[in-house]
Amino acid sequence: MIASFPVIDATALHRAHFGSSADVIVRAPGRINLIGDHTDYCGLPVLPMAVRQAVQVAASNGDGYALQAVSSLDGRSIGSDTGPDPGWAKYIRAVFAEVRALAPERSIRLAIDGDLPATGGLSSSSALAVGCLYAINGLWGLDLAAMEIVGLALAAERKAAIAGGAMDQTVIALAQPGHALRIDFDPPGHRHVPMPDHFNWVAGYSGDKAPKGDTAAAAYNSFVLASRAAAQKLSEQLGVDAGSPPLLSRVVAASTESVHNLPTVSVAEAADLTGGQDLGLDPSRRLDLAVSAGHVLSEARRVEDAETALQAGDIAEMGRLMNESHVSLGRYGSTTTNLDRLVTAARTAGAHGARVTGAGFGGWAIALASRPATQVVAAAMEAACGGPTFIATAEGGAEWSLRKV
Ligand code: NG1
Repeated sequence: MIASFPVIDATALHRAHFGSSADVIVRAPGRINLIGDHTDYCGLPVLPMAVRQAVQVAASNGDGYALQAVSSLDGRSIGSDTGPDPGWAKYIRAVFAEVRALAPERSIRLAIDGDLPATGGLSSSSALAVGCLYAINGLWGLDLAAMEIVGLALAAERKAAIAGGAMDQTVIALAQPGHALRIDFDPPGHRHVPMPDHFNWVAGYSGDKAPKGDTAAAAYNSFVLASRAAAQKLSEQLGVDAGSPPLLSRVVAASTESVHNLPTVSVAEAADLTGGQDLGLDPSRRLDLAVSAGHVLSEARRVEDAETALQAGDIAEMGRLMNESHVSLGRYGSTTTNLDRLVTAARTAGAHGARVTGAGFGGWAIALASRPATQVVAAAMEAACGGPTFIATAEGGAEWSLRKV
């Protein structure tokens, strides 16, 4: 059974909680990443698309408290209440801290609703951050460009959670309906890639939450640090500058053999190699640099090939690349037993390819299915892990409108 999501109405939540109408309403979509995971923080490309499921933010000017917010996620609020913050609050507080200097006298009330599952892998945290920034931008008349919003959201999320890349914020801000978005980071750039319509993307939940703001943070940050240390080592061999922090995008010319021969180092050694930052990790934790660079550099090549396959409408090649990506992410350490179960079920039911999407450690997998096979693939994924599943369509990026001036 394919999931149906509830109608969302942040404006009603705003009225109910704050007792007045919202002035700005924003829709910020989630995303699935078609291919290119754990490459963005290495300066290497990604190929995501925005989906229909979204976070909705209704906002108005505040009256005394600098920041007030309420979310339908758990019915909890921040600003006027005392007591411990709900989990989502740290993202909003971090966003507010980023924009505070731009308008120190202003305050804001935010009501958050949505049908984007906050279960990891569909970018609910970035949709929340970008959505709140569009609301603040509209309400305060800050006139921020989309890429400035991306930069502020990224800075806020890095302070609130993990040392992530900019894939999620960028696609949420820039996506166009009917297109995937090829994003480059070093040097920055993007292009819209038309989505052929003879197949469907099916997304299925593994049943395992993947809280990057919480327990999965150290695992994610250890990948980031390993990639930096690997980039530094390879750059020394190649005689090139890896940048600061070191990026694997600077050493794509490294040979397979030099990647294979990279050592395993401790967090403390990796921090020394990369300018001293240990990203809050246990100093004795071990990082396998060959596994890190092996995945990231091969995944970046798959992004190039996948964009070509998508442009050509070559579903078989796209599926093959997805399958390779999933195997590589398994070695990297971001898949789980349930994610493997999901992708195996999808392929057995006739999907051309299937892979984890996003950071992993739980969360969601996606499958590429021909139109006739779609329902069978979705049902198989649902049976494998209990669902939900949905057919992901390529939608536009964040939109905002003023309700009244
Ligand atoms: P998700 O799957 O939304 O947690 C995270 C990072 C991305 C990217 C992917 C892995 C954030 C906000 N998101 O995404 O930048 O690194 O993992 O490809 O940090």
